[in-house]
Parts: sequence; C-alpha cells; structure tokens
Amino acid sequence: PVLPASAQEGAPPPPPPPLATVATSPHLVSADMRGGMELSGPWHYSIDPFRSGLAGFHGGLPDAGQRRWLDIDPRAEMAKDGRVLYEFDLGHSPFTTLPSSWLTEAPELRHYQGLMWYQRTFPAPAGRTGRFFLRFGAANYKTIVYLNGEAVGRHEGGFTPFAFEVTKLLKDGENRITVGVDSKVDETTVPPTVTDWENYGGVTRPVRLIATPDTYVDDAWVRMTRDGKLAADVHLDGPNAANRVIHLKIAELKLDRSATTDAQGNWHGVIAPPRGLVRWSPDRPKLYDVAIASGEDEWKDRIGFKTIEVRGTDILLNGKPIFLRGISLHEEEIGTDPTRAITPASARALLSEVKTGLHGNYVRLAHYPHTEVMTRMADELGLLVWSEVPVYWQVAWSNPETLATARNMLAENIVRDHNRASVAIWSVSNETPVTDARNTFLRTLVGDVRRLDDTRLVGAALLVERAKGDGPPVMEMVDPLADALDIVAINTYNGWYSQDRLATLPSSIWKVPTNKPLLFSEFGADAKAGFHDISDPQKFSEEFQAEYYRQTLAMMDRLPTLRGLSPWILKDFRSPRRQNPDFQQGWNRKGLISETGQRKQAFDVLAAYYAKREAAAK
Ligand code: GCB
Repeated sequence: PVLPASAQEGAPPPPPPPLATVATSPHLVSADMRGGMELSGPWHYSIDPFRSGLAGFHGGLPDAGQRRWLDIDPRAEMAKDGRVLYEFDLGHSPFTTLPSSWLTEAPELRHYQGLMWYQRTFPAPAGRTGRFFLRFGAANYKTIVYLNGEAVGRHEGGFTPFAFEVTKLLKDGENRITVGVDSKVDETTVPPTVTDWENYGGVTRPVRLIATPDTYVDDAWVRMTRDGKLAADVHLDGPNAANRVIHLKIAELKLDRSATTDAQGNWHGVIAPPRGLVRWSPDRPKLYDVAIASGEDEWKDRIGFKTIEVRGTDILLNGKPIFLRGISLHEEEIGTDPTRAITPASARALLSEVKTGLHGNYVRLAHYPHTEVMTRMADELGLLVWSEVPVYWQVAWSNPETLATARNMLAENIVRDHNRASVAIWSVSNETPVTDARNTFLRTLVGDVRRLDDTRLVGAALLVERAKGDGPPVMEMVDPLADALDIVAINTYNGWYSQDRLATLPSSIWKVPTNKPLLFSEFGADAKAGFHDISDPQKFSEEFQAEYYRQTLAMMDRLPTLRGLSPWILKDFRSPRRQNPDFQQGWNRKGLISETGQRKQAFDVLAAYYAKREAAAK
C-alpha cells in the first residue's frame, strides 16, 4: 500500500517498556491475601499473528502509526471523520473470560501460538490514596501491558507472577487496560520449543489491581530455620521504609515482636520458637495467621513451620526420617477441555486424589511453577511439594540471555512461595543431557537456590545411562551435577520405552550414588482408561500399566537408599506430541486417572503400595 506521510511508517517503533524482573519490580509477596480489585472476568480479545500491534510491516511504528487504538474508541473515531482508518478495535472484538488459555476459547484457536491482545475497562476509585499495582498471577509466555494507552512494562516467562506500579497512570472513572500475550516459544526460551505438554497461551492466572499504603510490606519471609528457630526477613517499600517500626505477630502463639527497619527498609530477625508451636507436617498441616504491621500497612499470610534436611541417605522432616509417597502433576484441571485456569476447587480435586486416594504425602508440581492456588492447597491439605522451573530437555545452555531468563524465573518462583510450608524441594531442571555448558548453567541455578533459600533441599530430575547388552537392565548415573544436589532424583521408563519384559525389571542393577537419598522423580506407562487386555497385555492397556507399576515398585524396593517416588503422572494430560490414533489422540496417557478423572487399575496398585508404607511409618 501507499502510505500517507502521516502514517509515519518509517519512524522507528517506540522502545519497549522495561522488563519486569525480580530485581526491578515489586514482589508483592502474598499478594493473594491483599485487598484489591479483581480483573478476572470478560475481556475482549483479538489475535495478531503478524504482531502488527507491536511493529508495522516495514518494522516501523505499529499498525501504520495508529498506536492510539490502545486508548480510543476506533469505531466512534471513524464514524466522526470518514478519512480516519483503524483496523484494530479491541473494544468491539469478541469477549473471552480470563483467566484462561485462548486454546479453548474457539475451535480456530485450538492450535494458535502467537500474539493475542486482550482489553477491558475498569473503574478506578475516585479520591484514591496510596499506591496501586497491576499484578498478574501468570501469562504465557511474553507479556506487554498498557494502561490508558501508556506502555507499563513487559514480562517473560509463563508461570511466575509479575506486577507493575500504576499509581500515576490511573485516572478517575474508566481506565482501559490492554495486554499483549505472545505464546510463541523458541530455542532460547524457558522452556524451549520441544516439550511434552500443551503450550497454553493466555492469561492463565488472575489479574488484580492491588492497593497498598504509600509505604508497604513488599516482601516478607517468615520461616523455621534448620535449627528450629523462627526467622523473618521483611522489606518495606515506600517513602517511609527506612528506620520504621514494624510488628511481627502470630496471635495464636502470643507472639508480638517489634523491630525497626534499617536504612534500606529491611529487617532480619531470629526468634526463639514460641512455646506451644506445632510444626507443620503432612500428618498435621498446622498453619498460623502471621501478620506484619507497619504504619498503615498490615501484611498477612497463613504460614506453617517445619524443617526439612538430609542426613546421610535420609530425608528428615522435623528431624524424623520420611519416605516421600508422591506423584507428579501438570497444571491442568480434570475435564475434557482443560484451559489451565486452576481454581481452589480444581486444585482440591487434584490434590485430594493424591492425599486421600493414593495415601500420598508429596507431589511433584511438574515442570514449571504451578499456580499459588496449588501450593496454598498443598499447605492446607498437608502435601510436601517439589517445585520446579521449566529448564527442560534441550535448553540454549550457552546463551547468556536464556540463563538470565531461567535465573529470574527461579527467583520469582522462590520469592512467591518462600512462605509455603509445603515446599520441600526446589528443582532446577528436568532430564537435561550432560554437557559442560549444561553443567555450568545448572550449577549457577543450584547456587541461586542456596543463596535465596537455605531451608529447603535442592534437586533436579536426572537421567541415567544404560549399559549395552541383553538381560536385565544395568543403569548407571554418570552425571556430575549429582554432587551439587541434596538428593539424587531419577526419571526412568524401562519396560515402557524399552522392550524389557516387565518381569525382568526387579533384577535391574542400579549404580547410583550411595551417599544421598534416592528419589524416582518419574516412571510410568501409558494406558487408555477402559482398554483392557488380559493374557499377555499389550502396551496402552490398563493391565499393562498396572503390571508395569507392580514390577517397577518391586525393582525400586530393592534399592537401599530409596526415599521417595513421584511416578508419572496423576492425570492424563494434553500433549501435542502424543498422536497415536487408537490410544492417545493428543493426550499423554500415563495418568493413573483419565482426563475426566476415571481411575485406572494402576491407581489401586500405587494406592495399596503407599497405604502399606504409610502404615509402616506409623
Ligand atoms: C519424561 C518427561 C515428561 C514426559 C514423560 C513421558 O521423561 O520428563 O515430561 O511427559 O517423560 O511421558 O515420556
């Protein structure tokens, strides 16, 4: 097309707004306990496969210079002046309900990966005082946010929260928020392109406008130290953050400790454990209401106190050896058309299957940080948590930007959940082939965990090598990263991806480090719920999966350092790489329950095994 000069297509697009990272943006820890305006609900949406809203077709200003589509009513402008042209008109585009992934919104979006625009309006309270933040629980994968036409900020990473201060941008009456979410991943993103789960693009967790006083508690971490004391770190943000009196209160324990922040608004304190404190455990998931009052602000959370450590080959919870009776889980609700918008009810439904159905005490939240709804539910129900970042399979190990992204994601995850009693293990990666570049990358992440949180264990799901030859498998761990970790965690699929007869599995030989607790972070086999095959069961039958579990459990029971399991996986989950037309139809079928919640035979095998272990532990 011939562009009028006014379209300014040649002008460069404006520089992108700042990237929100854990170092540069508000933490708003425990934001879900703060008051604010819920921005979940109907939003307009419009796809933008060529990213025209970000840059024009010659790379200049977006949409032929018409960026103002962000904060005006294009339909009205065009009706007023017949020469005016707008193509984007979000205010008249169809509605979707957020949080959700667009993949489930309409059949033509089912496989859309790219940029999506969302927009809605909301009324700002008149006579506002204090500060306001737009906080996103998560948006997958890259996000750019505009308020009233102004670019507010960007974020990278699909599974951790981010927030922008918008105090000065809010206006009385109607405010218009526009969000661009790009789900496209590439070789440099975390995760990269090839995974084994659905890439749910969208705003998949709640968006809220959070109000705080001018000076407020931006971060607080209240926990039990390894030696059984209570410790707190508090960070105030705002004009009166320095030398400010704060009160740390746990009413039920009659604890009221006052202290004063330093010149940076920080306070660190260690307190003798209050008399009568009941430690959190899966058997007794005791949580306390904790408050930090500072001036007009009162920060609140519900926190449990426990210790978790490794001694020799044992994992000690509150000083006592524990066997982790777990299972892995993706962030996907039960149902035929999941959209990855986890509510307290859907989290409870999933975790109750683990806790009561399987007699579990542990979940591996794979392969990325799950919603805070999930970790809070684990706190409440009493399930220890393995929490993970999507450093998965082949990551761009030598790319410094990829490392920066991964480090930020890990830090955002730890900061968000450092008050969750359930979190026992921070995991830095899954099934990453050993190379020097990978070892360096992962050692950096391990170092970050140790620096950020000295009260939990550090893990990674590792691979083992198999010696050549017929006969029972000989499996050996040859991964130098194991030395840097607190536990040895292994994924293994002998008998499923290999042609071993299931009956030979128990005589497998495992050469693994003998000085640390051993976890099997994954093992599993597909079964299509309702498909039965009795005599010499073929793969994908419920009988095969059940027998696979029996033989694999028998094999693992023979390993003296075994301290826990999180088989793959609780529920069948969507995966574009699983297209067997008879059995998979786009779903990984390694669930012990189907996508609609139907239990397979193997569910009972694992439940019986865990019931026995539970009884033995009593
Ligand atoms: C694995 C991966 C997991 C896959 C699983 C499978 O090792 O860690 O993400 O879904 O195997 O089903 O093959």
